[in-house]
Amino acid sequence: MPAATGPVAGMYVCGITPYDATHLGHAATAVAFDLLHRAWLDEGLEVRFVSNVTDVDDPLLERAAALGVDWATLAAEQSALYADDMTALAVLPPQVYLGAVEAIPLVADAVTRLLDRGLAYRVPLEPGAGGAHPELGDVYADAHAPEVELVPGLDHDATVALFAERGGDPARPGKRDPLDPALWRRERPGEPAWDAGVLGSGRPGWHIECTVIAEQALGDAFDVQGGGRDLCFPHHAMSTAHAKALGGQGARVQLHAGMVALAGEKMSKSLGNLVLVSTLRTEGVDPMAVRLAILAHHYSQDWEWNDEVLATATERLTTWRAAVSGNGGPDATATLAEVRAALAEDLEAPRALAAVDSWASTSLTLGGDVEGAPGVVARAVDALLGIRL
Ligand code: 5CA
Ligand code: ZN
Repeated sequence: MPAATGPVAGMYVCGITPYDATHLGHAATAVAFDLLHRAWLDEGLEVRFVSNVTDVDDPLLERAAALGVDWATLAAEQSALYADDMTALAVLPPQVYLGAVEAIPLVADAVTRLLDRGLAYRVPLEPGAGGAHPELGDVYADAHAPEVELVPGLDHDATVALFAERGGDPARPGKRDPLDPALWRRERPGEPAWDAGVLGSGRPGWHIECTVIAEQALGDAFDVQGGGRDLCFPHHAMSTAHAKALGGQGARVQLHAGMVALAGEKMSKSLGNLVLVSTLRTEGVDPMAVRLAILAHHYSQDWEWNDEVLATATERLTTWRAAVSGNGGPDATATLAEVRAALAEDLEAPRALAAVDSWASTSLTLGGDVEGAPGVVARAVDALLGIRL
């Protein structure tokens, strides 16, 4: 597990774009970083956990238009649902939680600084764009900055294709390089826009949003930036490049959770192949079983959600609850040490679950006479794994 560099561990985890909340992929990524949060707390560190919500961006606006609803209402509803789901899944809340809209003054300031330093440039608008100031272009970052690493194993064309697949606009006329990402998108008819001084009215680009929120809350260098593996490129590569262009360092370590799939395909809002946490909750599934289903997989692994994964987790939860229900039980000292060791070893949750399984099985078959041992296990499972028995 990544070591923190000081007594205060700083972690930034990329949050949702709230047009459909919360599928099992979002939940798994949130739980992965919650495990790190809990392991750091158990080490005695103070943790400063920061997250965002991308509450204005193209996919949100497109979904709102398709549904015929107000984009801000959709974002607020889905953000609230996400918060409820996180509470149900016992994900410790961030100390700082900021939306893209709230971060607009920070973004505007950062983009202006990048323009002043010659690390960003304006791209002329198409006719009809730009409101009262059509002469002020969109602003793009110069991705030729040496900090931008292309994806290992991908050639230039494949990288450009990946950039396009993940929200980039390589074919936009007037850019210096197809991979340059937008920092500030000027006002367009029918799109929300905010005034931003010399930049002209518009809205933030995606990567700079996370750069500035992290910098504001965690300073110019911090321990971990996290998210799902789909964010490696371009999002985390670009947001770190922006941080460096602004004179900081960004995250010392980038950590990515594996992708959760359904029937062989990555679960994603754009494909619509979603299992929502809220649906499971409505169906009466215990959120602790959902969390246990997630923890049965190492965070870095890709895995597939299915009924069997949930059934196994539900059975495990029932077994654990039965095992901790008595006053006495088998000694839990070694179990607790093994759970801690497993988590210290790159957050090996499946190994931690196996240790608790083993204690529970002994407890239920042989019993034990150590007074208070079940309570020790229950509290350890709660504190370290976020499972309330
Ligand atoms: N708002 C941006 C990040 S700044 C965003 O990517 N939003 S999201 O709603 O698409 O994803 C929210 C988080 O869930 C991200 O960390 C993303 O990497 C993660 N995620 C999305 N789909 C999956 C999946 N199928 N499996 C695991 N994690 C996923
Ligand atoms: Zn992000």
